[in-house]
Amino acid sequence: MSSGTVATNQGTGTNQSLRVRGLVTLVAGIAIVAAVVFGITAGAGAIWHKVTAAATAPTASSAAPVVPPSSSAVPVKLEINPPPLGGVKGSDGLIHDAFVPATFTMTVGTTYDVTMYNYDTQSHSWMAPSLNVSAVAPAGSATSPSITHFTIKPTKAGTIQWFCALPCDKWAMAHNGFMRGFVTVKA
Ligand SMILES: [Cu+2]
Repeated sequence: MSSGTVATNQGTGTNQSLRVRGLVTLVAGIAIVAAVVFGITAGAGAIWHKVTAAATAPTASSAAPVVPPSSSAVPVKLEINPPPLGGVKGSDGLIHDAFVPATFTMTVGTTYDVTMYNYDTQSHSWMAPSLNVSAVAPAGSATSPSITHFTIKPTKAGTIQWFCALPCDKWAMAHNGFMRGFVTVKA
C-alpha cells in the first residue's frame, strides 16, 4: 500500500493510470490464484470428510443394536391415587386409595428403577421385606405429586406380597389391588 501511495505522488496522470491498471491486474491475478487454491483445498476437504464419514458410519450402525438392552435398569412407574379419579373404584362402589399398578411381573436378576408419584395428600409406603424394599411416598397433591425413587433387584422367583404399612384407607389396606398387591417374580 505504501508503494502505491508513493507512485501516485511521483508519477504523471498516465503513469498513475498505468500503475493503477497494473495493480488491478495484479490483484485480479492474486484473486484468481487464491480462488483456485481455495477450490482445491475445499474439494480436498470435502473428499476427506466423505472418507471420514464412510469410515465411521458402519462402526456406529453395527454397534447400535448391541448397546441398549442389558446395560441399564428397567424403569417402573408407580402412581398413588392418580387423577382423574384420585384412586381406584372398589367392589363396594367407592373410590379407594390405591397404587397403580398394584400387581406386576419382574424377572430375577434384573434391576428395576421404580419412581413413585404420590398424588394423595397423605403419605403411603411400598413395603416388601423379601425384596428388601421399604419405601415411603411422602404426601403430595393432585397437581403436584411427591416423587420418590427406589430400586428392586429380585434374587429368587416367586409371588411376593407388598403392602402399604402407613395407616390409611382401611378398606384399601385389606384388599389386593389397592394398598397391597403382588409382584410375580419369574426366573
Ligand atoms: Cu397407604
